[in-house]
Amino acid sequence: MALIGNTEFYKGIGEIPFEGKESDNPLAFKYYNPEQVVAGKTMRDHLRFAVAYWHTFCGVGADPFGPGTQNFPWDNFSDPLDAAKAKADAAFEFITKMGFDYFCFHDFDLVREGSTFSESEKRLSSIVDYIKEKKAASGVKLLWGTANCFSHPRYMNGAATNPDFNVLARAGGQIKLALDATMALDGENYVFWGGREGYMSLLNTDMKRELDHMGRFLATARDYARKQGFKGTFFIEPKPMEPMKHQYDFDAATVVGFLHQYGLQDDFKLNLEVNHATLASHTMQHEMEVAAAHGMLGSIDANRGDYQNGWDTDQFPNNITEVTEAMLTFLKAGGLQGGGINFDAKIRRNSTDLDDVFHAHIGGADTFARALLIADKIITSSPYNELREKRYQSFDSGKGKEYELGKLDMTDLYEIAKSNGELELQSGKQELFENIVNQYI
Ligand code: XUL
Ligand code: CO
Repeated sequence: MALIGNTEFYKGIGEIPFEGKESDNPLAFKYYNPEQVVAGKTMRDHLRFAVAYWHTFCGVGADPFGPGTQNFPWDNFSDPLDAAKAKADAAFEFITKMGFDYFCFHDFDLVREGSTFSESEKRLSSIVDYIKEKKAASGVKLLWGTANCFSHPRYMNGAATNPDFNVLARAGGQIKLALDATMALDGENYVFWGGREGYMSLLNTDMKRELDHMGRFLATARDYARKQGFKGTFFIEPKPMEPMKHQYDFDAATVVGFLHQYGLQDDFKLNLEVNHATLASHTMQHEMEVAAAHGMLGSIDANRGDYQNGWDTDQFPNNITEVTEAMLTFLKAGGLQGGGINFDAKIRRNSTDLDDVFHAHIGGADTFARALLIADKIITSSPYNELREKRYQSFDSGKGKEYELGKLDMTDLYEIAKSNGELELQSGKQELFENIVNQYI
């Protein structure tokens, strides 16, 4: 296939430059200036943007009411390996033009699944060899790999939590290959999103047994990868529902508890996704605070949902207030542990021009870059930190300090309560905090 390796897919669009917020060029960054230093690090190193292979090069926009609307030229190759190579060419062209450093994939985003396990294994190993070359030529790196153990009908009752052991073993075989592919491509992390690890009905489900199976499965995967020399972090990506009615990795707090229960806390951290947070009735900032409080703020899947219909719409981020609040937590936590910001987001079904996917990623990157700048300003130049600390100042000395040090018992608290009498109200000053954020935006 002469076309492979030589075709320009995104014709007429060059590398996206940084031009600053005064620029009218829609194909330029207004805030994301990769080499600009903020809070002691370049934006590039803080944000570590990644492109999601599945949405950007595989997702054609099909919905329950109609077929896809994207005509990807690489889908026109009948030979699966030719199609996969052309797709990789397009992917590396796009990522390079965006000036991003990373991509993320599921095994069968890279190449169509074969009709047998062995056929899939062969296809994967061929495309991994091809992508190795693309990586070396472009300098683009792999933020994380994962396996799609949720689309094929065999996984309709789950993968690691399937009541049929043979399905669990099949998932194990598939994930071994996905781990091998991730390691062969020097992947920095590996993600487990429990797509169908959960239940539709408790009537037919032994929850405790399924949770035990999932804990053992993750430990087995970890042990295999560590034995092969994998040094990266494993991430669990929480999501409360969809496709299952209830998913076991419901939210950050649930996953932290699970990881400790099954002895996985030293190897696993969290990959938090904005739209999954909102599905769980949380904000992204809440999920990040929970993860950070446990030293598990690993990585971010950036997108946004729709507050009117509540679906997992995976839109590109553009809500500056919400992302700023998340970046306050990000900076306070000292950034991400091993991960990056992966645009797990898709353009709308009716966004069908070649440049739409560029506008989408430019907007997402600018939103995060702008939020990072604002959050840094709020922390370094506004009364924000001081006001927060002031709320807790009664714990900085005296009895409050003794309490924090574990020196007071219930009778001590009783004596203090009795001698204090009724207390003066202390305002939470929420509106003032909100105004400070608004002022710095
Ligand atoms: C699904 C989702 C996945 C994971 C990877 O909602 O977010 O794409 O990020 O399997
Ligand atoms: Co995701």
